[in-house]
Amino acid sequence: MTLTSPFQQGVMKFDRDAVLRDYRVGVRSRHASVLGRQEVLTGRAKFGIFGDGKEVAQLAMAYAFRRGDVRSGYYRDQTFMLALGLLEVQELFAQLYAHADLEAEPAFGGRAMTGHFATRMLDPKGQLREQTGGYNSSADLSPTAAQMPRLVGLAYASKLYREIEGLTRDVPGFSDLGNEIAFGTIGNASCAEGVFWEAVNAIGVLQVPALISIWDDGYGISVPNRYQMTKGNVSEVLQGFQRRAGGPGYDVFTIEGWNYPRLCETYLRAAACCRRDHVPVILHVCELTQPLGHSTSGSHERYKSPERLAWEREYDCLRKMREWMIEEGTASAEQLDTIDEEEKQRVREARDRALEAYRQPIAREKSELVELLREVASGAPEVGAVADALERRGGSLRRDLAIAAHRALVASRGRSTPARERLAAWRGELRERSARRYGSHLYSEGEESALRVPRIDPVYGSEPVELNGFEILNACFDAAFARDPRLIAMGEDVGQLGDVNQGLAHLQQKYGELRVSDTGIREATILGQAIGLALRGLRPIAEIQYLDYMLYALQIMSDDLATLRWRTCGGQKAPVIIRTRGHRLEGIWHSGSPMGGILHLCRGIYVCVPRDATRAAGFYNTLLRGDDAGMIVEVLNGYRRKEPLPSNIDTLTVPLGVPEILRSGRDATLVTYGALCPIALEAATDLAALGIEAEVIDVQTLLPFDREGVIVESLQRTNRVVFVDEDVPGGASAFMLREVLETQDGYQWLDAAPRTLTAAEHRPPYGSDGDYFSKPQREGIVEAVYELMREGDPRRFPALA
Ligand SMILES: Cc1ncc(C[n+]2csc(CCOP(=O)(O)OP(=O)(O)O)c2C)c(N)n1
Ligand SMILES: [Mg+2]
Repeated sequence: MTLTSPFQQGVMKFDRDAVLRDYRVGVRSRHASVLGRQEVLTGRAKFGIFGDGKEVAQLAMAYAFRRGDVRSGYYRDQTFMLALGLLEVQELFAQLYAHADLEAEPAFGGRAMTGHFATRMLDPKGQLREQTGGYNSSADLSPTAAQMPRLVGLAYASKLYREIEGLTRDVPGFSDLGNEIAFGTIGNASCAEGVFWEAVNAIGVLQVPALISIWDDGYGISVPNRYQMTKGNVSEVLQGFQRRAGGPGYDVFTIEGWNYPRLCETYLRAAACCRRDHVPVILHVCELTQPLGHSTSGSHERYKSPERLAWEREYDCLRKMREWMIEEGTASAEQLDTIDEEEKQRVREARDRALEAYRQPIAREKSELVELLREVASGAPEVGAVADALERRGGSLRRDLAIAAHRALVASRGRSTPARERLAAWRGELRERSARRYGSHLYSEGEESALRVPRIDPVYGSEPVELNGFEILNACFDAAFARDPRLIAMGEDVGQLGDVNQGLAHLQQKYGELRVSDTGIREATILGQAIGLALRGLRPIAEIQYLDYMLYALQIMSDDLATLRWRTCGGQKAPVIIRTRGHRLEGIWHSGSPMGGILHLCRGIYVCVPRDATRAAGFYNTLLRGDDAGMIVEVLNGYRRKEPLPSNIDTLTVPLGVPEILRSGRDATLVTYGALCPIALEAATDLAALGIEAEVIDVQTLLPFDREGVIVESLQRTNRVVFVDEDVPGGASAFMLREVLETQDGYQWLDAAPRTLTAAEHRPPYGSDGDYFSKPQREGIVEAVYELMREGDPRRFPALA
């Protein structure tokens, strides 16, 4: 979709057909909003949020959007998606009904709320498709401004593809020498979020081709701009980002959202410069309206004045566009009325098709079930009532089928008929299909799954050289950069310094400033930068300097990265590696181990907790061979510990979810990880002196957790277990306890109550004593295991205190 020769002698010329087509799409989008809202108000859908009032600006944005470009936006963008053919009206309705089928709702397979948009970036095997030939959209999310961090990376990828020699050749299909723009969209009120400013600043520092549109309708739900922004005006505040005389910065524009010709012109001009010179752009599109209010959950009459509402009617962008078209002689009022009628009808038909497609398979399953229930009822009459109730119920969901099947099974319990067995099997299949329908793709399920990477143990020559931990990592990274042109590492002090512990030392000098680079102190957008790069075909390592500072990135990690593959039902992936270091330094913000928080907020990301640098290297190699997102927490006090350098540092792998038994013993199992491994081993030595043989197990990865049941096997021998961990009580230790006792059925082998030995509830104060009295220590482990043994044989193990 292009405007024919948009500029002639500096003045934009509009092609009549293109304008009419645009108007048609705008009107179609509006009717979809109106009818969509009705579907909610009449109870056929649960919730609706639409793009009404923002149509015209999005038509203009679509003009500027080229093949290979990528969008990172939010729930108002339906017109843009419709304009580029990335969304059909029928699909919009399928999403409204939560139609859980990729055929009907290809963006999220029915998993996301209405108004969330995405293109399918992966093929059915889970491999990234080429992007240069199509229009691309990263997958929307609901937290306001959460689309901004990854915008940094989507735009940054263009810079890398342009400036790293040979990259477009080595990694084909993602870029035409960096000529792609990353288009961001965001609401005015969402600009009050911290990550908005962090992302805007990062993009400005990096000077990358992002074109950010701010859709300003004056409100964030009911709260007007004066409560959102200093001076009540985001572009005024943004003026400091405006570049001057060829210097760095943005081009910042303010433009009315109802002015079609000016919007088209501004978008085309701004995009041309952004694309060519990589000048980032902010387009503050103001004077937008909300004809239907914010969403279906309330009405804006409650908080907007009659004057404001009257203004909104007058400045409705489609009305203004129509006036302009009539004034310009593009079309008559009658012609535009005809378009309006045609589109209204077309949207109704699309709605009907979407509804029918959604209902039909459920109706088929329902009649199957009713028939089965009737058969069961012949031997168990109570089931007849369940069948009647289900049959009478209109607009059934699969939930209703599951409930009816459950009730029938309960009512007919104790009887064993072939019909009842068929019912039980039918219910089992429904559960299985539903688990897949709603639960698939949390992790990679394809050939590239990190779980499929074969184990390659370290190999040592006859006299291996002993190196510091950081030097082992350095050798691993050096090999990885040489091997894989897609590999990019970035973070605070990562570039010139080679990270604060020198794991990346000298690699910037060797591989260039763009492959090993310094960033500002901005954890959320370091992660977002990596997500964007991964979406565009690269393999980023995002370094978060310390585990404690991960919290700044945790929201993006949880909401975007961890859910990406799952929420798109296998449509997108971002195999980012998050590199960080933690445990056992000293102080409130340098020794934390918030593993429970990470585990619970980030299902969808593998969490590796290597005890030394060799294991860490193995995890990097594993994750780089797979296509899952993963986090590796290196051990802070391990960088200066000596380890023998394996001769296969470039290829060795550590499999995910396979614990290692570090010391065998028959009396009690000590389960731990990371920096606590050597401490647990010391405790085991002390225990041996007391006549107790402890088995020490390093879990190696918390997600996935012990896929082979190594720990439960140990319990079968020892019948006692202690989980040791530096997290708070009930954190990662409780997670491990549940995995072993419940998932692995470990409880049945226990002769004594299971124990967790953790850090205190507060954070570790600074200083060695603060650490000693707040974290698990060698002596504490010895006493905990001793007490377990004493429970069984107090005479052999007299009280220690
Ligand atoms: C982090 C977060 N806080 C609150 C919300 C609830 N919420 C949804 S939309 C919205 C208002 C957004 O306003 P604006 O950015 O102006 O976008 P608009 O809907 O007006 O286009 C709020 C507060 C949310 N989705 N995410
Ligand atoms: Mg708003």
